[in-house]
Amino acid sequence: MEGTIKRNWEYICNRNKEKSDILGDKNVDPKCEDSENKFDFSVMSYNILSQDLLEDNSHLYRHCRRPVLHWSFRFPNILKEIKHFDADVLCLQEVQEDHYGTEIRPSLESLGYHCEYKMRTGRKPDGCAICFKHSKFSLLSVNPVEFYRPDIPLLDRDNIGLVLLLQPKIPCASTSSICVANTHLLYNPRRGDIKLTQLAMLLAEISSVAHQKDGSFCPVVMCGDFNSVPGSPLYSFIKEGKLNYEGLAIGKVSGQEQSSRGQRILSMPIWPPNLGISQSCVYEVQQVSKVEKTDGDVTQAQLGETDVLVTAEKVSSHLQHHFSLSSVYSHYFPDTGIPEVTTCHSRSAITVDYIFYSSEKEVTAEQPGAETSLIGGLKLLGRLSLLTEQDLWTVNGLPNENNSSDHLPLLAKFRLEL
Ligand code: KL2
Repeated sequence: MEGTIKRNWEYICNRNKEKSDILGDKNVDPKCEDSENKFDFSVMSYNILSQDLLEDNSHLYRHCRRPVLHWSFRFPNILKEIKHFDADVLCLQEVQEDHYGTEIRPSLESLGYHCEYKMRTGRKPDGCAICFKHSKFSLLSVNPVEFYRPDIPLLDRDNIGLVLLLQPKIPCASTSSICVANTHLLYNPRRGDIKLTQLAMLLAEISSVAHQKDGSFCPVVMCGDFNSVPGSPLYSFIKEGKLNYEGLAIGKVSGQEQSSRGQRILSMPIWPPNLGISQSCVYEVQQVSKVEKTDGDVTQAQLGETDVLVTAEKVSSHLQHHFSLSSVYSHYFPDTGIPEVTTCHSRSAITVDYIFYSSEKEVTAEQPGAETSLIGGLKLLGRLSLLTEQDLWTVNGLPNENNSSDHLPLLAKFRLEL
């Protein structure tokens, strides 16, 4: 029998802790708690390992006892885990279509979830699902993103993303919506050019979905399996909002392997103009309408939309995006410096799964002595701790008796302050 390893809840100390202590949980009428000044919700990101992929890549699971690899053994465990953690939002990857229809969706619906699903294009029959509790959110929009583009030779891979706009159910206040995105980026460690372009396409969709009337974005939670490790150029681009990719080899973008293959240098620009996405990762039509408004330049606006932008945007080796995203996890255990892992099988034990969220932005006025204020994000309240590779090998790696995927579920609790 393989044992279980305990994963602890870590509560995050916020700078506004005193305030939240005073507002506290003890003396508030539970009925009004959410409606008064905050909306708390939890999010799980979980790559549940599609049975077809498990069988296609069986060499990765030679360390496992045969019985733990059957879907009939794995699914009840996965469901038990989902039920136990009871997250308000689930972002699942590698959801196989037949299992989704017959078992996954019906089971999650009976747990009170509304489920949305986007299957990969092409031959592999799995995809991403976003499921949310009826009791917590209503659905404003569903926005699937296909990264395959028949007209663009670079984009010949069948990965996808899914972006939902959700409205928190709060009786006595009107509040901002929340944008939830889920994706599973290309695995191929050598093709960082494709991975970065897929990410840019997802960010462009998120921008258009999360865009509010006043020009700002509603809070965003972006989950998934990014097939890229912490500190890699792709990861740093998400967190920092900018990337200078000059001279960067395509095999170095994701940091999955130190290999010498895939050493072609990223071309400039990485993706062709007919993708319709700018170097700031927004759809170019959006930008054109801005040009039109600010300059009132009718002749420019009347040109083809893409043409305008190609001339408006300098070609350079800089990518940007307009979100301020933090990672729920810090990727290393603070006391030991040992890396956390989110996936573990016979070939690797690394972090590739993430929950990113809009963090509160600090805005300091220019004048000295001016007050610092916080705008527009989510507050991270807590997370379920991850494990080290060593922890996982004490229970025979993944999947095992109790953990039925080759990934661990990631789990975070957030607060939206109203
Ligand atoms: O890294 V992953 O596993 O999220 O755990 O994402 C991909 C890989 C997933 C979808 O393509 O299938 C796995 N070697 C190892 N793993 C592979 C390979 C491969 N050649 N191809 C696909 N996957």
